Amino acid sequence: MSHLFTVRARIRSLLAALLLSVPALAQSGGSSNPMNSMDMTTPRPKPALASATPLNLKVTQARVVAVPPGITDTSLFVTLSNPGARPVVLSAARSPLAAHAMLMLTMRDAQGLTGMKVTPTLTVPAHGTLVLDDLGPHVMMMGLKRPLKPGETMTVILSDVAGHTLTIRAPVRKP
Ligand SMILES: [Cu+2]
Repeated sequence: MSHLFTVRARIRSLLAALLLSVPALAQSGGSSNPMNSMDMTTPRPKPALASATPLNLKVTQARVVAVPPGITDTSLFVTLSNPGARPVVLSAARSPLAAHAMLMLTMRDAQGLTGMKVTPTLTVPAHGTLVLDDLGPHVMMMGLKRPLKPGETMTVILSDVAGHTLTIRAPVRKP
């Protein structure tokens, strides 16, 4: 009895060792780049592929403000028209050329001075239009990864609360 038990235990531990070594082998053999496994766990913004349906907005007057080489923040101005019967609530923006982007409002106080503040959402009304410009709401893009050349195209992706996206390709223009 005890001998049989020992054999079974040995087989069991052998199997366990084999099972353990298989994923180890697969990992060391299959992934030549040690960064691959790190990429899986590194937190990063979710790609906005949550919804396949793009935002139903008409884009006109899109442009990004050209800034001098030392300046790493710029703005996207655009006119968005909503042909739909429901308002479109934009809640995020991003660009491959900017570290991050945010929705902003331009404020004017009693003295006529302007300032900007971050807003969580910007709404394109049903059957209506939202104008993003230097006097009002706009998309601020912070931390440009390289200087933008006037005439080149900058891609900016707007998304709504449900993750639907709108990709805007805006020419870079001097203000
Ligand atoms: Cu701003």
